[in-house]
This record gives sequence, C-alpha cells and structure tokens, in this order.
Amino acid sequence: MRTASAAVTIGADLNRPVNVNVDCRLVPFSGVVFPFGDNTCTWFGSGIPFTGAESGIVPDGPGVITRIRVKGGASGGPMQVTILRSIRSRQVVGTTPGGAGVNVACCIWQGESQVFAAPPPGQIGPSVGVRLPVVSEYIAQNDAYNFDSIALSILAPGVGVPLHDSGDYNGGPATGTYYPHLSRGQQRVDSRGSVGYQILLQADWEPDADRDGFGDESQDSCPGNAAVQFRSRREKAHAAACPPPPRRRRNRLRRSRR
Ligand SMILES: [Ca+2]
Repeated sequence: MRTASAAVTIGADLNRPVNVNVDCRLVPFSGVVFPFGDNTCTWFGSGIPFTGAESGIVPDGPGVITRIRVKGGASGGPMQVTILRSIRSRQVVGTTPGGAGVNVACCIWQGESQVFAAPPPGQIGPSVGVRLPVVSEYIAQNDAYNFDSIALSILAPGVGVPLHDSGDYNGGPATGTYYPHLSRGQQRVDSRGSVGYQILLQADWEPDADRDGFGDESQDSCPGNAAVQFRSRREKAHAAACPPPPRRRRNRLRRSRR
C-alpha cells in the first residue's frame, strides 16, 4: 500500500480474524494441530500471500522498518519483531522476490525489535516505534540478491500466536516457523513450512537513501548526510542546514597526517 510519501506498509491485513488457537507448543498444519512445537517460535510469511498484497518482504533498496503492529492472539505475553535476511539468485526477479520460492535461501538473523506485550485478544495493537535497518538489493560480488522480511517471534509458552487460517491449504498464503525462535546471530534452515496460514503482523517501511539506519521520512534529521543526526528539533533549528557529507575533507586530513 503506497501513500503520498515513499513510505510503504507491508505485511498482513490486520482486519483478518485470529481464528486458530495455538501457542508455540502447537503446530497447525492443514487445519489440524499437532503438539510438536517448542516454548518459543518465529513466524514469517513465504510464498505470495493473497496475490502478494500481504507479503512481509521489504521494498527494493535500502530502508528502515519504523513502526510495527500486530493483532492479539488468544492470550497475551512477550513478543518481538525479527528481521530475516534471505538470499536469492538472479533467476527470480521482481518486487516479490521470494514469491516463486525458487533459488531462495533463508534465513539469517538480521535484527530484532525491543520486546513488547501482545495486544488484547482479537484487538489490533498500537503502532510500536522501532528502528530496524533492512535491504532488498543486488550484491554484485555474490551475483545474488539480499532481501529482508519481517517475522514475529513469540517469546514464552502460552502466548497466543496471532494467526489467520485461510482454509486454503493448497493455494493459500504460506508460512515458515522456527521452533524455538530465531535468536540473535543465528543462521538456520530448519523452519517448518505450512500452507493456508497468515501471521497477523504489519510494518511501516521508509527508504534510507544515505544508509545511516534512520528512516528518511520520520527518523532522519539529516537525510542527505549519514554522518549527522541532530539531537533535538532545537539543535536542528539552530543549524543553517544539513552540512554536506564531510567524507572528502576528512579523507584529506587523514592523508595529511600520515
Ligand atoms: Ca537515512
């Protein structure tokens, strides 16, 4: 969903109901629930959920996830958003690169939000402010694309997974799940796949043209200069303008000292 700005909302339509009652210890598959999970878990979307409109894959280019929202599952508890890094070959090209599921390797832990409490059952929670740098771009030296996606980690047993069962276990949305959750620094290929389910997680993405890890529209006080962030509006008001990137001058100084 594009707005007048370059910001984009990705992920699920949170108006979909939570209509399957599982925590991380229970594994839903084709409408049946199995007790093969773990105390924690990480859920992400794969494939092309609802014709791609509810994909959790970030837009092309460097960006930042600035806000996240979830729906409340059957019972509350701690959760956080995890950023997953995937790699794909050039044979899958487009704005939904993971869609075809061909030549895609997933997942590397790439970042995580602060821990927050799940909203009340069935309610759409408030936006949680985060600052999670992401990319979707071609890496020439690997002749491959790196692309990131959002996932929801549920951090305790008994916490309801905000999951929608579409009832379509052949052509519906697809998910992957790590049991236990994907934790800091991990690279794993042991996710369980399931068709028909959608994790009810949504995020706001902004471009980050200067790659400083601050979203250029709502977080970056100096979007043209990766080296400068004003600490307050007052400080910014007193500055004439964002100074130009200082790289060239600094390099000259460094050279002169040698
Ligand atoms: Ca920026």
